[in-house]
Amino acid sequence: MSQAVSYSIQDRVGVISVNSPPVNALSQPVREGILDAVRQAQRDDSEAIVLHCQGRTFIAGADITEFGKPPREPHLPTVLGALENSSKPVIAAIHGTALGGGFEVALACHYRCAIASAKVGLPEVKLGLLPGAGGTQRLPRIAGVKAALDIITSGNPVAAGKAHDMGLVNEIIEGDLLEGAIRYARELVESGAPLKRIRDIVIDPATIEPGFFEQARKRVNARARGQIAPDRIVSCLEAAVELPIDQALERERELFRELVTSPESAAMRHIFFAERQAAKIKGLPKNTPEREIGKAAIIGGGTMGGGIAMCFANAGIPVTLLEISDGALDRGMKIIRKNYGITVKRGKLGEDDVKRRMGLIAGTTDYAEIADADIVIEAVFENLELKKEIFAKLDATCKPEAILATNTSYQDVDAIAAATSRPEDVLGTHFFSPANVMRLLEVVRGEKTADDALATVMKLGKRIGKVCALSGVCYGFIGNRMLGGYGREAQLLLLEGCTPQQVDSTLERFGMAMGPVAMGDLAGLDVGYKARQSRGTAGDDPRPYAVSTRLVESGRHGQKTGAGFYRYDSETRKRIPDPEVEAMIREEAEKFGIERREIDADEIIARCLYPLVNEGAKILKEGIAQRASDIDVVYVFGYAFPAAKGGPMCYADQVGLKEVYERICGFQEQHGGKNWAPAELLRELAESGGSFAEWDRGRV
Ligand code: 3H9
Repeated sequence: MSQAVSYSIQDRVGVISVNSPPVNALSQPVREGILDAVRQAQRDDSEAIVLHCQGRTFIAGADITEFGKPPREPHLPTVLGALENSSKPVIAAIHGTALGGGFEVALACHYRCAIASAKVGLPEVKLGLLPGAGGTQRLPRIAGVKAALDIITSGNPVAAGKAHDMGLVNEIIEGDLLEGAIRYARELVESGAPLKRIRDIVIDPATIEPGFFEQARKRVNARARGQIAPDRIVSCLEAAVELPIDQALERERELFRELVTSPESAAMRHIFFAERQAAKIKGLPKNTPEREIGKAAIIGGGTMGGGIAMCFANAGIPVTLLEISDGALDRGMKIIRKNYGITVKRGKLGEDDVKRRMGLIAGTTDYAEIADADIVIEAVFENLELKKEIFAKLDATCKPEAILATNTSYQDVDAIAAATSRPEDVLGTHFFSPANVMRLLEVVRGEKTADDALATVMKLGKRIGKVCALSGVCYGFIGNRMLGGYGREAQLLLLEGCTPQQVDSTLERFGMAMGPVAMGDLAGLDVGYKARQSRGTAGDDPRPYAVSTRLVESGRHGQKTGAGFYRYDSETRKRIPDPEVEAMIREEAEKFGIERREIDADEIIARCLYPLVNEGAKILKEGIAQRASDIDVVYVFGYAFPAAKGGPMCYADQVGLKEVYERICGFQEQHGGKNWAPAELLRELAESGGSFAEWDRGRV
């Protein structure tokens, strides 16, 4: 037996114990260990078998690091076959999260018991995969096809209580899990309970409404955003209804193999590990002390400040919202209440939860009342002088060791820190709007930010449900700095021959949640207009802003005014192409002497996305981002870049950096100017046949 699995007999029950930290993933030694133990149990005098895991969780799935490498025996289906065909009842004892291959192992057992805090699920779709060890066949046999489809295509876990109600878990154990599981096993033996093999259940095709799968396929494909796994999952469930189980399992295996070798799954696995990697700060010792965060304060109760306050309250951390006047405070609190109200309406939160969370949010207009906060986050509008003033006040009021953070999107964090006598306690926490929804938190490290302050905030980010990525100080940090070229090229494409809908639908087909032109309408065209005026960028190349400026000046500010680049249906907010705008674009193009031409999807994608890659490469070389994979995390979690493309840097790696580089050089030749000057790092990697992933590996 492998070291990862041990076997003993307790009270005439064979106990297979998996111990493979951190999450008992089904690596080769675990698979081999379980197989050996089940075989041994067939030969000894045990009367039942309990499969139990040590550490924080039951098996959390296949070992994702093994995908893409040559498979090693025993394969998971062999292990499952041994469990299912055992001559003695096998009981899975679940705690933590039985996910993916882990839940599939449990489904191959004859019975499942779990503690109340446990969860089960098949999250493979989140890795661009489908459950490849019988999950698509066994789950619908006990949960029903519809419930199985929901669970597998959403990838969301099911809590033990609900799983029990659905028949996925047979018994909820109170107290010690292993003791309870052995007791349950004895009861089963003594009552002569049968060996329940889920595979023996037959799904009656007559129970499936006509057109069910066709509709399911349409539904999943409509929101697939470049993912192919949801479609293949529907095929597997269809097979569960139509084919005998062995043939259906073969079909599942075949489709799993297609997915595991697909670029989509490689990209999604990349993001899985990138997310975890991004939380780690290079050069920071593991034992860096962390400050206690028991109380937070937010300066500014606008949309951002309110959203950030909600993040703290949602995580159970008391938070005080500070505003300049009672009226402003009142408005801020009202917005928060309204937002919670929407969540209640959607059935995602109960009234009691809202009450508890609102109870954690206090309001004040007095700095003295936030003096004892462990962290203060300033979220007022983007004015450096105002921010400096606030930080000087915080410096004078807050207790020593308090972390002073700014939610600025582009101001100089070092200049803000210099307004205090304790720049080591100052850093940036850049939330994304709406702050209570968007997962990304860019943590900005100032020149003098102390290690322990940084480590504390990275940990706090996870506690409030965020995915953290570290950025150095520069204009716009990682995400917004890169975005400039993306928006610019989208606008230039309009002048050169595209319609807004052509640009948007091409990028949406690529997988972006919303195309760049429609995104401008959503954010408000007046925002950029005002920023351009205050920065005095009139001297810059006017072409990328020309149409937008005309739209704003004619009262078309985007969705909020019912029209921008598109017109919007007042009820559905559906965008409607507008010939008036198309005429305006043609006029502007003519003014600049631009000859309009046919532009294909391939050029639209390269023109919009390669600037992200190019700027990303500069950011990497400058050390603003720690890793290329951190940049991918920023884009997937903060800018809705499709996970199935892995973020801009992973996408560039998949295309091949040589091709990306040559294309950028081609655009530079075609369009001239500094916009397309290729990044040095991109050139180096392209010329040496390297990739961003390799660059990361050399520098982690
Ligand atoms: C599958 O099962 C396919 C089968 O259907 C078919 C097979 C034929 N493998 O997230 P954390 C690492 S597909 C390898 O920070 P938490 C993770 O990288 C799989 N490594 O902890 C991290 O490493 P490090 C289906 C894994 O407590 C460390 O463990 N299963 C795996 O916040 C801690 O992770 C899934 O998709 C893995 N499967 O959350 C479940 N899982 O410390 C994926 C984790 O070096 N896992 N690691 O950065 C999760 O969702 C979460 O990790 C879990 C724990 C909820 C379990």
